[in-house]
Amino acid sequence: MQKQKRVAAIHDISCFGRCSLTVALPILSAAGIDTPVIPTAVLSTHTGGFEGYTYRDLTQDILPVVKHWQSLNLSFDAIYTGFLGSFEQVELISEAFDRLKGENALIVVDPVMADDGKLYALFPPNFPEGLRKLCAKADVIVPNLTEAALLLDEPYSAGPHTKEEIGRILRSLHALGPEKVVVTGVSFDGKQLGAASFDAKTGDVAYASAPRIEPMYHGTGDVFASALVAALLQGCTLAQACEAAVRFTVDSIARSKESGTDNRFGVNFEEGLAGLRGIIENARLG
Ligand code: PXL
Repeated sequence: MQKQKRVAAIHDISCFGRCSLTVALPILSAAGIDTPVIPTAVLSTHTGGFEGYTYRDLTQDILPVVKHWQSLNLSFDAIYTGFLGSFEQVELISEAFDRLKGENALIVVDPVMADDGKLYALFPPNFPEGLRKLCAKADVIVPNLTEAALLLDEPYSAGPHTKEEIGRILRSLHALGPEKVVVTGVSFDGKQLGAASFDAKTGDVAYASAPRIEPMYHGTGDVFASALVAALLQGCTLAQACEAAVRFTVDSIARSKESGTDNRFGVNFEEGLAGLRGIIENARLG
């Protein structure tokens, strides 16, 4: 049997609303991956559409956790970061990469900071600059189109896009440092929606998509990125991992749409967890 993979997941805990750690932990676990966590903050809900949420910043706890893990000589196959609780955490997470990376941990940065052309209200205007530095240290980054524009310091365009434009964005993001780039929320015709990927190691550009479902559901970026990390660790190429992650995410959205769930509540990925390994295996075998 193959040695069990281990991913350190560094995100906030939004107690209600299915995103960040409450999504990453079950998805990676269901894919058979040991998933130790570092919570960056604890909120009563995510910040997308809820008023009056609580916010406990855990900036001071991050390095003590990292240093304790170091003292235990733990090794990781990947370090996967998402929503960070403060600008100060960018520097700390960068240090956490240096301390925990070891020989060959894959560094995956989801530069969670914006959607729909807007930086989340919680973040200061220099946040993109901080995340740009973190992305430079990553092997894989997973921005949406808004985050891609902020990382590249370019105006945001909602699309639909041409393949040439998406190809240019992928290559510009690669030029920031990461070998592998995935951009989410990409549409070429307004009807299909999905992810575009570029692997500079192979030169492959690929697209994975499915029919667009309205409205936009919260937490889907985290569902997608978590499934992508799971698939990469279980042997998929970047393009295969995108296929698997799109399938898993879209099935989750479709279940929530069918049951009429409030789009702020996140998506029903739970009922897809038993099938996740099958989806990854199918993608891997082409
Ligand atoms: O899904 C991204 C995310 C994660 N964590 C918190 C958020 C959001 C998006 O709004 O508010 C706290």
